Amino acid sequence: MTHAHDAAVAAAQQHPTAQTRTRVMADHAVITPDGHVVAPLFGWTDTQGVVLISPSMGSAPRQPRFTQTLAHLTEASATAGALPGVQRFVYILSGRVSVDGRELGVDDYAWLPADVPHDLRGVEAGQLLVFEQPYDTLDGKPAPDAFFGHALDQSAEPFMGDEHARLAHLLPDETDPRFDFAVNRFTFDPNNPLPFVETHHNEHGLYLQHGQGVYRLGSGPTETWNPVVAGDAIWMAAYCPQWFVATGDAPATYLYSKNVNRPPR
Ligand code: UGY
Ligand code: MN
Repeated sequence: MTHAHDAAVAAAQQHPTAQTRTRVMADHAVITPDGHVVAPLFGWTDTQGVVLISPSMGSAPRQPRFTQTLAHLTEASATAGALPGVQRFVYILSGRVSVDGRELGVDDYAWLPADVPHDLRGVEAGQLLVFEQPYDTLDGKPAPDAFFGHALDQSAEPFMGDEHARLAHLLPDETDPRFDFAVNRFTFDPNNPLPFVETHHNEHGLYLQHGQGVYRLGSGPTETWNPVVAGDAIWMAAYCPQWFVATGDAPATYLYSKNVNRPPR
């Protein structure tokens, strides 16, 4: 056997030929790291990354109305803002950044209003999860100021009374209707499910931060059951039936976005 042959066999064992858990359907998608194609990120300096979810994923009217990006941060990374009219939410998965001079580390996050330039720079290499969505003003009122927080400081409440499924709101969208975008952090103890199959007008972008589980998505002939692990991303369109159960022996935690406080669109 040649060395090249041995290398090919080893590669195939690592990534069995033509196999992936990634799937892109009309009303949902699962994007797994084995398929990531890393490229320079538009609007960033010295930063590569992967646009996990974007409007390009679907077709109107059932297409993502936001982007969800995994940025591979370096110490030279920098960005001054999203596109005009677009709000940004940045979550530090690893590494450190500074935003307008304020240093943020793991599990810190920033919500940055549209059309207000910011100075985000890499301090230590790592990974950022970035959501971007056009901001819809509420009755012409000005948008909130930038908002910063640490995910583990936000109270995680039992979901519908279940202490084994705990939900933390990272933004004050429940008390301040000027926020049209929520990002929540949901933690499930092993073997605990979402209490029912949800179907709702909001869409979600999801990133599994820790643990593993199974996500049931869609309905009828295009219903899928997806084993998911940390690092996987999911898009759920409006009205995509959805259910999750945590598996394994450690809690599963996911971050997810949701359009809120505005009429269905
Ligand atoms: O907020 C939500 O709709 C949340 N319970 N959905 C989900 O976890 N898939
Ligand atoms: Mn939901």
